[in-house]
Amino acid sequence: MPLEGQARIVSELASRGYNAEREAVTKLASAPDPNAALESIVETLPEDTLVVRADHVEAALADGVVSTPSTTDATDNTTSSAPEPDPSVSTGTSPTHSSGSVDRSPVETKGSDTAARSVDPALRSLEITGDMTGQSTGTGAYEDFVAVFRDRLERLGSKLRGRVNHRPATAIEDMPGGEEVAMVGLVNDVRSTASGHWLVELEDATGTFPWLVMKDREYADLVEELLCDEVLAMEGTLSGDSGIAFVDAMYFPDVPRTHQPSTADRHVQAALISDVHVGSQEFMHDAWTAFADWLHTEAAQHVEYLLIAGDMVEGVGVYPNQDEELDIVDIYDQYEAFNEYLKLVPGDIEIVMIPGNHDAVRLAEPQPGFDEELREIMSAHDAQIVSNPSTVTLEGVSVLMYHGVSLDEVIAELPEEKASYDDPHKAMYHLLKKRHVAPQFGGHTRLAPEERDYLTIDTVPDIFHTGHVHKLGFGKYHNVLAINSGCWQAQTDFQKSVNIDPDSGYAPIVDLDTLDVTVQKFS
Ligand code: D5M
Ligand code: FE
Ligand code: ZN
Repeated sequence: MPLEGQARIVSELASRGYNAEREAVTKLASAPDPNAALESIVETLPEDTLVVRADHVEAALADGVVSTPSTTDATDNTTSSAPEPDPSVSTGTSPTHSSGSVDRSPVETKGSDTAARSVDPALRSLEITGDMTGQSTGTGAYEDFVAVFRDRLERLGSKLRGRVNHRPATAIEDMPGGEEVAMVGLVNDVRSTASGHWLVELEDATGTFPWLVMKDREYADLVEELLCDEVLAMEGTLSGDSGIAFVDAMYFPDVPRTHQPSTADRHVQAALISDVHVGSQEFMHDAWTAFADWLHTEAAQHVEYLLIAGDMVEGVGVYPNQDEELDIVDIYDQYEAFNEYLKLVPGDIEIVMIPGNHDAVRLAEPQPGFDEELREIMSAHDAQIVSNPSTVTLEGVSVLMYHGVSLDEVIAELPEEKASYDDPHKAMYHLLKKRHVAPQFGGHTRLAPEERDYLTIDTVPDIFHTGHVHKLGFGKYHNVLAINSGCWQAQTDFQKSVNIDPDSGYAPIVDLDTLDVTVQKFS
């Protein structure tokens, strides 16, 4: 049965409200008359069925409702109709290989695609941490800002306090001139002086203290990476009047260079995507369908997890004049449509999703997971719906998922060679170094103060997954795999006007046993 037959079965089941396991689709497709088989199966399904499972088909087979052919046709089409991987897609520093060359996956054979996918749910594990849905306490009051900064300084500062002999800001003022000093604080202000040096004001719970970075010191280069409100430590020498300190060293919370990521115990893969933008006139229906079809093929048999890092739908009123480019104008209809697209994904793939800035949840970060009404609409696939950011651990491999709005800010504020839209993963490296997904208050990224700072990166993840900038890029920072997924939306008028050339219709696939990345292209 050619691939297109499988795709047709999936969409036929979807149109009747059913999701399907890949194995179920394969079994149905190999029936002598798949259409008749589908019709009879549907009639035998229990009423509350959401997902058509292989055992439903098997039961029907055993009952003689559907018969399988004694010989199965060779399925040459499996390879020919699968979208061609694009080996040229490598915007990261890790090697990109095409699907055929993934070391551990069996070479795609011309065998029958009735070969069952060996999905054993018992081998899977999926754990969520840091989901703040339902935990929001913030009211936007002044005390909340004090609390969130205290918490940030406490937790990120603890990664620095053992490395320097630090003193509180007010104690430094009282020390004799010429002494060696160190401080752990939040960046309050960065200014250049008339003579081209840099003045960095650090703040802690007691007050602020000014630190001078001389332009010819090796640390001067790091000043241009600083964002307001990030936590760091400075070490230096007090001036004669103790009014200022000259910086000798700067320390970031950072990821230890020796960090050893965890890997899965078996060959299993996760597809990391984002920015689907259903409801936009530019949503790429064909690319998404090709992706979903591919997930049903043998080439994708090891893909058991799908992570979606925000912007499920285009939303309404996100940007000025956005309504002129909407295909679906009602936000609930957009989620209904998104749910239909989710149904095309094999029912035996575990899905985790977080919201983005186009989604119908509060814009300020951390963003809680979708409310009950939207969860109900998106329920066909039984996806795990969690906050932005959240960490999901798949068979021991932790993935920090964050939509990525702060990347716009990192890219705007840092010099081109340190962070650019063409290398979004390098912008992500800075967030890892700062151990915070969105340090800056009062800028482009809207933040909601909470009792606790949910945006710190307390534990080093094995994978850091973001989206938002609609560019594909990946690479490793101190052994952490950073992946910014592309999008499923073609270039919008706005993007054209500012020269953003999106990477649309790509799915990066990660081998959880090696953290190698393969990119599949569907457009
Ligand atoms: O944004 C996708 C990317 O494009 C992200 O880098 C922001 C940028 N973008 C898109 N539209 C606008 C407008 N109207 N103003 C400013 N920046 C924009 P996403 O939010 O995922 O669509
Ligand atoms: Fe987006
Ligand atoms: Zn976005």
